[in-house]
Amino acid sequence: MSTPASQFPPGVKPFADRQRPKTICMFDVDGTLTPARLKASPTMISHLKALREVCATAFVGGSDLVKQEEQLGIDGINILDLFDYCFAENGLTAYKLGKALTPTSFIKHIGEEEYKKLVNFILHYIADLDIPIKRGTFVEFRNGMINVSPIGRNCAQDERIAFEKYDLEHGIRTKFVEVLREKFAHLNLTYSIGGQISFDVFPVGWDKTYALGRLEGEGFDEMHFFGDKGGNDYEIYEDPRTIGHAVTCPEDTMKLLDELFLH
Ligand code: M1P
Repeated sequence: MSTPASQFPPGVKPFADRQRPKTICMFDVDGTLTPARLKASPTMISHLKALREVCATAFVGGSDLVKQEEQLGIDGINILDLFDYCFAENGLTAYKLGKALTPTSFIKHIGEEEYKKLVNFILHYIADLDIPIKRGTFVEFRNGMINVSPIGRNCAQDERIAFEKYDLEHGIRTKFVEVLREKFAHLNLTYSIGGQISFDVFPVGWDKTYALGRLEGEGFDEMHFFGDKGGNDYEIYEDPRTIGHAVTCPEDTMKLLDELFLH
């Protein structure tokens, strides 16, 4: 069922009046709309605004909404006004036309006791880990997932890049994930190494395809996804419901948008 015109805020064209009323374009954030962890360019924002005249738009990010606001909310833009759908934490936190949809809770799903055991084990494991430097925020609790970082999320940009390189050589995150997978097999969790310094942990099925579930019954018959082929984009990119476009950087995304939709 399509969304009635009355649900659209003033100045936003209803889907039915756009050039491709039943098409939606969804975007990963890091490396697709912005350079990793950095801000979007004004040219990217213009592309997104132009695209919204053609079809529906959404971002599907692994991070929480605060980080996506930092990256996409340039020049005072409210990102809830920039996209038709905002899917933070793989869609576990979601907004449609600026309004919040019901959030999904990781703790409710696995229970406080199991959650505590998981976090205690992670913190012990990190304490015993001998890596060149450690900073702070080793476990970040989000609504629908936890994010685990051996170096700590509040490391500086140069430290982040150095950790990524070190991790590529030493497989710190891969080994960590193997241990957790075995130790907490009964929780049926997914471990996703999607960024530079951390990995996400959430129940099986709560990957980015969770956002596609939110779009069921919204009336779209063509769903495009722009992002990496791998990492935390793998499942949504490969999902039969989406047309996947592998991009390498924001410039690549804009080039594809020009070719496919904005001519
Ligand atoms: O979007 C990809 C990942 O981005 C961040 O990863 P990192 O800080 O390790 O580069 C995190 O927000 C992570 O949750 C997310 O999946």
